[in-house]
Amino acid sequence: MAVPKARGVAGAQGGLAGALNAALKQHGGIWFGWSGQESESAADNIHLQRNDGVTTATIDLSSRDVDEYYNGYANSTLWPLFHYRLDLTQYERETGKGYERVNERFAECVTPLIEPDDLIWVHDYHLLPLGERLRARGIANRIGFFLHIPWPPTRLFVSLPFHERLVRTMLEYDLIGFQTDEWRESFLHYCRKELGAEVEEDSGAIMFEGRTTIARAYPIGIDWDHFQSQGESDEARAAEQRLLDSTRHRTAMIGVDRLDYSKGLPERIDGIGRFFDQHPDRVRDLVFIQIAPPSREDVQSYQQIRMLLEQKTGQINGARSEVDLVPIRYVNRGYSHAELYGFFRAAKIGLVTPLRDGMNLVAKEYVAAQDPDDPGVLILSRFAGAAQQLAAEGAGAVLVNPYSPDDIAHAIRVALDMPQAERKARYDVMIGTIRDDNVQAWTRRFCEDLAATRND
Ligand code: ADQ
Repeated sequence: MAVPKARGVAGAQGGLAGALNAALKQHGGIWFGWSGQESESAADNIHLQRNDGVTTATIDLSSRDVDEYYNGYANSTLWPLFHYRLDLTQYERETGKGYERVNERFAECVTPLIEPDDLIWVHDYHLLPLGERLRARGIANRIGFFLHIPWPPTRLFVSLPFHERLVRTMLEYDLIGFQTDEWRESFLHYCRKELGAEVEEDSGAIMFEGRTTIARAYPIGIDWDHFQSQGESDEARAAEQRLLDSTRHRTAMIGVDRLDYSKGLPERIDGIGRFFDQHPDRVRDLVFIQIAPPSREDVQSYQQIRMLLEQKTGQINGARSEVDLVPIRYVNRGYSHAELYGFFRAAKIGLVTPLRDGMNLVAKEYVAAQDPDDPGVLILSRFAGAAQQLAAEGAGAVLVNPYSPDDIAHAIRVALDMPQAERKARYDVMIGTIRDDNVQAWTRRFCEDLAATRND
């Protein structure tokens, strides 16, 4: 069977970067995107590199591009809007122009790399109009797009100036993938109500101005084999032991997130504060470890969230610490996947409470790292895409409303006192989908569906 070549196009960030590496190792092809570097030279130098079986072709951006395109339109307009945060969304005409300019430049640079039988797979909100820019250059290949973050409801999305123009560009893709049916339905709703497109709900076909685009849900998974192999390393065992030694008779509860307002970190700390208010004596039973490396530090809303988190953590630690214990350990750095595996395994509660999240791979990694005979409990926000897979019919994860401190406090108490038999039953509900619906299966499904689309 011929394996289709893929041209992945991506901005390198968080969960997405890991997923794409796995996809390219599996299928071959070239990953094209921003190098993450700034340079002012106008020359469109493409840096080609081969690392660990993956070829990357990257270009630098100027500091103006980074300001307007990356920090501006992508991360100060689209990211907050798509996470339902109209209060944080900035609408600036200049950054919108920067977004279009950089997408045009990406199209210009990647076009010579494209061969006639390539599949082109574009990733995420940084590159929504890229397919249309490629079409304008005569690229007739099949082009798919995957959105790693939510698609907002129509009544929020229409607050974006030029919203119609943006969605029209997306209808140049042959296939559009969403993490869940909820986001897919919001997109179809927009196409029907605002564009007057003809939409078939079941197949996800959108017919508009003579073209057909298919919209489907492809829930992303973790790289199960890689993560398990990391878990078998000495590094993972040492990390597990380190956490166990330092928590002694207390149950460790862990949160691991990029420092981002969508992850619900201050709200999570409020929930933990509420738990200790209600059960002051249990400060001897529970220690919370929050690992949160800073991200997007040039964007003001990210600086604010960091300050708020430090303040809230300090308040609880000030009020509840004893000479020999601190209730919250707040760590501002990243760890390797092997170390995270060890920490997850040592922690009997995983607290994953985003206010809104496309999927959330940390929730899946936490469960994947558990001891099947004595697993920990996953507390999961009902607003994470992962909740649709991991909390079906009231089993699996303990679901919470991340905006409610009382709800979080209650879930912590339930998790802390949950008998082993119930923990195992809940783990059994989740582990099959985490193991089988992994990132390789996700890639295969998307590429097969993309190869089967027809718009000739
Ligand atoms: P992210 O918002 O980055 O991803 P997530 O899905 O949780 O969120 O992925 C984060 C990844 O980074 C995980 O693999 C995690 O292990 C790693 N990570 C987080 N904190 C870390 C730390 N302190 N040290 C080391 N590694 C850390 C976006 C969307 C998500 C979607 C993914 C993939 O926002 O909704 O699930 O893309 O599609």
